[in-house]
Amino acid sequence: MPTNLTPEFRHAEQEYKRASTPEEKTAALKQMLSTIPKHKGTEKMQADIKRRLAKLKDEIRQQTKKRGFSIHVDREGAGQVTIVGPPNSGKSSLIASLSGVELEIAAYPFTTQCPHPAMMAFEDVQIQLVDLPPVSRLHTESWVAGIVRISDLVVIVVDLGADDALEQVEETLEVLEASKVRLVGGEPNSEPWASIVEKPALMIGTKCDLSGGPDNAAALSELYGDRFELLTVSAETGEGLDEARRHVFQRLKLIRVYSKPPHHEAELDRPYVLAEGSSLQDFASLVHKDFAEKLKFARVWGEGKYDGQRINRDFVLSDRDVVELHI
Ligand SMILES: Nc1nc2c(ncn2[C@@H]2O[C@H](COP(=O)(O)OP(=O)(O)OP(=O)(O)O)[C@@H](O)[C@H]2O)c(=O)[nH]1
Ligand SMILES: [Mg+2]
Repeated sequence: MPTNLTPEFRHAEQEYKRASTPEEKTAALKQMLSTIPKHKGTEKMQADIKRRLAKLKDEIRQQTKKRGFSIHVDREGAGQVTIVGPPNSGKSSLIASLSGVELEIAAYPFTTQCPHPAMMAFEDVQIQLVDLPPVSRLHTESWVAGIVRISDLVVIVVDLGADDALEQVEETLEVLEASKVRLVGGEPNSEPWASIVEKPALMIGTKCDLSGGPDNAAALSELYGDRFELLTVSAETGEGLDEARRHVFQRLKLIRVYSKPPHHEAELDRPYVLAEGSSLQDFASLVHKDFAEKLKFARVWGEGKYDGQRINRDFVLSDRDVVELHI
C-alpha cells in the first residue's frame, strides 16, 4: 500500500466505504481516481479503481433496465430519514405532525404512492423526512427499498391501534430484508462488499390515543425493546412528538458546531452540522477550504472545556461547541 496518499484521496475512500448505491460508489471512485497521486507505485490501485468503475457502470445499466425508471429524492438538510411501515399505519400523519407539511392522508390503505420529502425542524437543525408508499407483502413499490437504502436513518412506524401490530412489524422488516435492506437498532455493519445493507433504525408506535394503544405498546416493547429504540406517539393528540424529534436527531449521530469569528460574537443562529466524532480539521474544511489549509490554531467554548481552550486539528468536537478559527 503506497504511503503517500493525500487526505483528499483518503476522504474519497471513506466516502466509498460509506456509499451504498452503485451511483454513490461511482461518484466516490471517480473522486478517488482524480485525487490518487499518479506514479508507478499507485498503478495497481488505479487499475483496480477503473475495474470497479466499469463493473458499477454495468450494474447501473442493468438496474435501470430492470426498473424501467428510477425515483430519487433530492437530499436537503442535515440528514435524510425514511419512514416505513404497513399500509394505513399512520406514516403520512406522523410526518405531517412532525413537519407541519400537508400530506395526503386517508382512512384507506395505499394512499401514498410517491415519495414526499418534508422538512422537520429540531431546535436549530432541519432534518428531511421522506414519506413513502407502504411496505407490504401484498404490494411494495419496487423503488422503495432503493430510497431506504441510501437514507441516513429509518423510522419504522407501527399502528398501535391495530390488532395485528406485531405481525405488521415483522412483515415490514421481512419485506425490506428480501430487498437486501436490514434495519438494525444498534450500529449498522458498514462492510462495503456486504450483500445486505444494514441501516440504523428506530421504531415509533403511533396512534397511542386509540384504545388498544397501551397494550400494544407494552407487547411491542417486550418483543422489540431489546432490538430497537421504541417511542410512542399520537399524530392526533401530539403526544410524544417532541421526544420523537429529539430521538431522530440523536440517532442521526450529528453534532452542531457554531463558528465564532475572532473579536465577534458566535454565530449561534447558524450551526454547521457534522457527523459525531468529527475533528476541528473537519469543521475547518466545512467552513472554508482556506481555513482547512491555513489553520494555525483554534479556541473552543463548550461543555467540559475551559472557556476559550486552545485546540489542535485532531481535537474531537461535541454537539453545541463554539469554535474560533485562527489562520
Ligand atoms: N386516532 C388516530 N388516528 C390516526 C393517527 N395517525 C393517523 N391516523 C389515521 O390513520 C389513517 C391512516 O393514516 P395515514 O397517515 O394516511 O397512514 P399511512 O401509513 O400514510 O397510509 P398509506 O399511505 O396508505 O400507507 C387515517 O385515517 C388517519 O387519520 C393517530 O395518531 N391517531
Ligand atoms: Mg401515506
